[in-house]
Amino acid sequence: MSQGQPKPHRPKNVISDLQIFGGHPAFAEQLHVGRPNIGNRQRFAERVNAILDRKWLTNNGPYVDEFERRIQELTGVKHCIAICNATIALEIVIRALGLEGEVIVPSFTFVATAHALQWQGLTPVFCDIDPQTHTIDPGKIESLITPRTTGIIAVNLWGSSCDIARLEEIAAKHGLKLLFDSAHAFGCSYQGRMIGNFGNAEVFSFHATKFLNSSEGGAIVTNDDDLARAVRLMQNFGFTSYDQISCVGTNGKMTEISAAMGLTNLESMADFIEVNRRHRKQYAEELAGLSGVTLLPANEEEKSNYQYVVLEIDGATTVVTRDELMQILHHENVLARRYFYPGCHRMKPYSLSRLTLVETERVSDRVLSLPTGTSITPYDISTICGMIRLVVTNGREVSEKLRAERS
Ligand code: T4K
Repeated sequence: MSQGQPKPHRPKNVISDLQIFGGHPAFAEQLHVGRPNIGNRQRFAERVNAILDRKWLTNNGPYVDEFERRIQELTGVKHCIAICNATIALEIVIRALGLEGEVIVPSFTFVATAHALQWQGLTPVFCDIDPQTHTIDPGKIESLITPRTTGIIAVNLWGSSCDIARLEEIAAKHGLKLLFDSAHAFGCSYQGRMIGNFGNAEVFSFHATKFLNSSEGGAIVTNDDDLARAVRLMQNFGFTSYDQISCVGTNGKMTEISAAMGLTNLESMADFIEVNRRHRKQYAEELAGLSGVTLLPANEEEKSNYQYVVLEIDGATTVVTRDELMQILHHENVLARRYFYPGCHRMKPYSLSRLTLVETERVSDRVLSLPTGTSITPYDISTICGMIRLVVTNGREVSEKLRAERS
């Protein structure tokens, strides 16, 4: 059970036990999808003290340097440039790659992937996804290529990867740049090789909600020497020396405090992954056989960080809808999230074209991410699964009762 939480008053056996129908909430405190994993506090405090002693807070300090080296070692990638967050990292590498005009991206992603293009005057061209993996469907890319297309940004989602081989083939055939938004895929592999080594470059996120966090943070990784040089200049205003500027740049630097957090958490990375793996397995076991509820499978042949536990709710079978289930869980203090509803192409800045993407819309209307990570315990998972089972097995009754209360 989460620290300091009293046990639920009693297991919820009937739907009137649900908080939404008058029962007590299952948890006294909120359970989050993105609760940060925190490594050894003592080690972090020591590092913070060292930063204060050195009085070197940012601008390529020793911890940032060490963090970059550790990521290079872990991924086997030649270059790592630590950045203040993954959104700025995407913006910088998009520029450094010389992308312009149109870039093909999945719509089913966190909005930052699309914003990083639009913010710089490029046009994201949204592509549909493979409903099995939730990642960009390579079979739908070529029909979107126009004379203005300069690149593809694919997203390695949920701690798993895209069909990278086919994406590389398509990019090579059409002379397009290929960038991976691997915000979710640090520590994962594709065909036995670590994510980070593919396309022209990849971007990781170390945001607080990622399984490996540096509070805020990100990184650009690449095996291309020239690209790495360009990125390093751009993330520091284009400075080549004290007063020499070689190109237009921005401020994308990671701070020493962030790097200290990143380094400390890297020391516990294997433990975080093991906790996530066990949690995912428990969810799979406890939800097995529940009609209309599918846990997105993990590829056990590859390395994964298992950082997202993603359900698909088939409302035609469960009767109770994904949104109703989410609302019920929120009342129980389980803050399940419908990442990435409704798909970027249906969000205000991008919806003018009135594009329809059948699979993206179907998937984003069904997904539900559940809490995992080191703040969640097996007891919490059993309680959450018990409630999902109660709601879904009584789907019709729950749904009718909710609708009656709404009208
Ligand atoms: N590409 C992809 C595919 C991404 O998923 C993301 C980020 C990016 C690019 C951009 O990376 P960054 O620029 O952020 O490095 C969250 C995160 O803010 C975002 O980083 C992440 N993806 C996205 C999937 O999730 P929100 O709007 O859902 O965050 P929020 O504030 O609702 O937090 C989620 C849950 O975590 C809440 O229930 C509260 C809890 N939480 C959050 C923070 C920050 C904590 O318990 N402690 C905390 O410190 O976007």
